[in-house]
Amino acid sequence: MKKILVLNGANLNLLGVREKGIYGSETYEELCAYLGETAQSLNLEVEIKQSNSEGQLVSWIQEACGNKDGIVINPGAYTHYSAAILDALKAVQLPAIEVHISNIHQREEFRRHCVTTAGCIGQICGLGTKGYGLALEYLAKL
Ligand code: CA2
Repeated sequence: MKKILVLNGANLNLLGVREKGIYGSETYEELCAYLGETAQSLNLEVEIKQSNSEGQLVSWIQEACGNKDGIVINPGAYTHYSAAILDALKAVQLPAIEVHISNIHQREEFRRHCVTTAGCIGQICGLGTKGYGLALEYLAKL
């Protein structure tokens, strides 16, 4: 069974609580439940983690090396400037897919620039939390 690490970065624990117009009404707990069900249907083992700290995310990416078969990551706002997360993704050489719930290209200009995406196979954005499920599906078939 493939082991996938799902990482969520800054403020994603607030899902469903505020900014529902942008991120939808699904809570973080509901997202985790959806990921668990999707993983089961794809015969994947998932570990889901969230942190508001950039360093913690870097450490979890490092720990995935040798222990996981792939990463799904939504770095939150770190996407737009974290060279540290980019370096970690490149260093572990695991297939990683970046997910954004909102369509970052329809928002403020600064969200169009993504630093961490260069460490990923690809990026899914604007498809709501379904993007996480699609990323899992892709990694399952890889
Ligand atoms: O669309 C996404 O998934 C983002 O990664 C979400 C980040 C944002 O900085 C990125 O540009 C795009 C922000 C996550 C904050 O989530 C909140 C959820 C509810 C209330 C407040 C923030």
